[in-house]
Amino acid sequence: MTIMDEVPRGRVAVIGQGHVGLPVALRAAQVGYDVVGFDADGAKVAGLRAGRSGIAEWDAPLGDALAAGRYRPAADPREIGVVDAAVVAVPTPLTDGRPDLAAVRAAAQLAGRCCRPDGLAVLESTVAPGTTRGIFAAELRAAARGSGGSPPQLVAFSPERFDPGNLTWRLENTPKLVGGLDEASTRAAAAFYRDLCDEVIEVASAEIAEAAKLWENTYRYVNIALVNEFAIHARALGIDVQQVIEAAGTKPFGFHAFRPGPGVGGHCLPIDPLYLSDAAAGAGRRFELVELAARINAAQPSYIVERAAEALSGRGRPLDGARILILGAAYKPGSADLREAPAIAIIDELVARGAQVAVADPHVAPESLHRLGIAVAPAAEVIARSAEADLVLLVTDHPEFPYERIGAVATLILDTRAAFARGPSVTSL
Ligand code: SAJ
Repeated sequence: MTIMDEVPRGRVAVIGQGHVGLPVALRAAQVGYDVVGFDADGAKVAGLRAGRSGIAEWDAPLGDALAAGRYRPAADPREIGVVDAAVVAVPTPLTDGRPDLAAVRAAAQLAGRCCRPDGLAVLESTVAPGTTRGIFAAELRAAARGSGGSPPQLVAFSPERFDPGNLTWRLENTPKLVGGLDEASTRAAAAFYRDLCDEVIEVASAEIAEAAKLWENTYRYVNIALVNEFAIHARALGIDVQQVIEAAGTKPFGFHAFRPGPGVGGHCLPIDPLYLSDAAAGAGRRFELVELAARINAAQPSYIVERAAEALSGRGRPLDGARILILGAAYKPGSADLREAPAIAIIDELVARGAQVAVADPHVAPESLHRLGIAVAPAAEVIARSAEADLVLLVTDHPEFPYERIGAVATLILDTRAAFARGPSVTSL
């Protein structure tokens, strides 16, 4: 028996209330836990207290949890009190190309101070194998002892599998991996997550769970680089890569269709594989395929700019001074997230080469683009702008774009997502 068995609905602190921590906090509140959702961002906490989650699909559960009195947003560590379990879900970015664990360290110190000695501390942030047992547990111990207490004896890792905007796969119905520093920790973490998720999978250790998360996304990242390079060679051979992918996709086993695109953006894919290659480097080894994939994917935005210049040149138009309408800036369809979005690199390079660029994106707030010095084409003007543009460049295939109407008026389209019907004005990767 562990505390999570004895206290079926205890007090839980979820440290970090972003797109990973907030769903965990609200789901825990929904199933009856008494939850404190801590975030260092006071403005975010004020918004949460006012029922504004920042993510549309979470506003209703947030309102319910606040009304039920089971969820309390907090920005002051003193408001956390003593909890039976602490879940850490804070960003683990790259800083100067290296893993940055500053937020994890700060959150672990908070967890070490607020979690009962017989309590459970879980790390959800994406980290290199060994981080939970190493840095995370060390910060828990140092903080607990620094405040005259003892650290939580149960420590585990459970990777987030949150897909932004995916309304099919949510926290409760996505299989949840848990791996502890020891058997009791794995069992306690599994007991907690079985209250939140339909399926919980116990793995042998925290390291297995940490590595599984990195592997899930490294697999995608390398295969996206592979198809991006394949598309370049297929074009040189005069072969339509989309038809090749469709044909290969008819194989009912052993093949997953990745698609060429303008590059790899988001908060996961451009980051997670480099945590793996950095861990390999720490062991004195080079993860060459990840390094090569990073080079290929990072070069994709420049390749798109070259293809734009080539398409315009084919119409006797130089890139310098060309009017280009970019469709989609967010890193993937249906998202408003600009993090690592390839569109930003593409726009910067087009503008640097003298093009007049405007961006239409129904999901990204205009001020987010204005802040980057990017001109915005309002949705109502997309058709007219498409007609007058020298080139329409589709970067992110949001479902809201009127593809047929744009295709009917645009004189030249570079379609990086195979979203437009083929035609004399459309060129693709
Ligand atoms: N991309 C391609 N070609 C592809 C697939 C993706 O160019 O065939 C590009 C996208 O345009 C985007 C980037 O790669 O710029 C990342 O795309 P993604 O579909 O992997 O989206 P992410 O980064 O949101 O990945 C998340 C991940 N979820 C978590 O880490 C919890 C990933 O594991 C999921 O598989 C993915 O969502 C998903 O399936 O949607």
